[in-house]
Amino acid sequence: MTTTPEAVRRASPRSRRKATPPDPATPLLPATEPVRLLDPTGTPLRAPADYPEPPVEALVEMHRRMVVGRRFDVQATALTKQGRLAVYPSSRGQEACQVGAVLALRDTDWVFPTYRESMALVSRGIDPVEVLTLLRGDWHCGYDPAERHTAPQCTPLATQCVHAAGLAYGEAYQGRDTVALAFIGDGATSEGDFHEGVNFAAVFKAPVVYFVQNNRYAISVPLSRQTAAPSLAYKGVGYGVPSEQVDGNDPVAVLAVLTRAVAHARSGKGPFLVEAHTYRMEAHTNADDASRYRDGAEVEAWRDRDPVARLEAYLRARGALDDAAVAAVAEEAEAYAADLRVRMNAQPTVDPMSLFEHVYAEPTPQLVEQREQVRAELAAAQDEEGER
Ligand SMILES: Cc1ncc(C[n+]2csc(CCOP(=O)(O)OP(=O)(O)O)c2C)c(N)n1
Ligand SMILES: [Mg+2]
Repeated sequence: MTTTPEAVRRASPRSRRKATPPDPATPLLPATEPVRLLDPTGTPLRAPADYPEPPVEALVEMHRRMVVGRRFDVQATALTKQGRLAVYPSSRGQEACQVGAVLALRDTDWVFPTYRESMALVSRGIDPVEVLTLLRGDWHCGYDPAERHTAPQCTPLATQCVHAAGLAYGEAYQGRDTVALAFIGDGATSEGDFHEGVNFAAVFKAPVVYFVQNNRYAISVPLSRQTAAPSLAYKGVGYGVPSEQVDGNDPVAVLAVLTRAVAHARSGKGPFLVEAHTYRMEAHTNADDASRYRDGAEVEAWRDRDPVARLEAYLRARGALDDAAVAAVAEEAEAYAADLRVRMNAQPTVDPMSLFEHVYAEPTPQLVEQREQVRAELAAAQDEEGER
């Protein structure tokens, strides 16, 4: 049986939904303080009614993925020093956000990541070698986005915000209850595409969660030069999008807030915006010297809010983790890193001609000219090799 777009439209209750005028009573404003369920030592605080604490099994799994994710991040940074990776933007310190976003979603939901989200992608179960293919410079994307429901990591700032709106709208139009989560940095919320994406999603009730990781810097530009608003979560309000802010280094709060945001989007109420207050512990990338624009005392203050130690302390106090469980997770993380090291040290074979594929559906005359030039140069080099 073939399904025409018209048949899909007729069958879909969502697509027939009439535009409803916004309800002025809808609460849009974020709480004045970021939502927090654990203090920095891991001591639980009273959970607000809207954000019940996630089940303990989910938090144990979150801890495991955060430990493995951090070890992956350290390994990827080391690979840049060995010349095996061209560049790596670390997300050390942002583990609660990286893993919390993945755990709040179903496998069939879509993730729209930036260059910063390698940890989230490995946490989604994508092979780390495939994740690092882009950053090694071998190919545009190392995994199959359609199969993994994960868009390629986006380097042009904020363009993923409109992609997520389009995909989410399309999914709802076809009667599926898929949610799209778009990661975005604090700096990138100044880009037009962020505003266009959020506005489109709001007007067309596209099920998107815009997840702003406010790590205080856009390369060297501090937050104070990025916005005068009390919180980046206020940027949703002007578009009619309910928004919330959360302590991004509190794993329990991050998972609780994102779970609610995803449920909101899935229920057909349109997008939700979350700002997580966190901190980039490393430089922007291995090509950046962060000591030129921020001082060590600031970094040290954030070390005390480490999300991995915070969750571990809480789960130990609850009796959900003990020494043996912590050691087993550490061992798993080491094995993961060792396997990544070995596989990243194998020399990949890449066909230089593949550079010209998938750029346009129909290659432009300039591209054809460049392709033929490279083909001729490669043939000449091969002839030279043969003569030697
Ligand atoms: C459209 C566009 N403009 C500029 C850049 C250069 N650039 C790359 S990363 C970056 C900073 C982004 O900061 P933020 O959004 O806070 O994300 P973070 O790197 O902190 O995760 C800039 C300006 C770019 N990639 N794309
Ligand atoms: Mg930033």
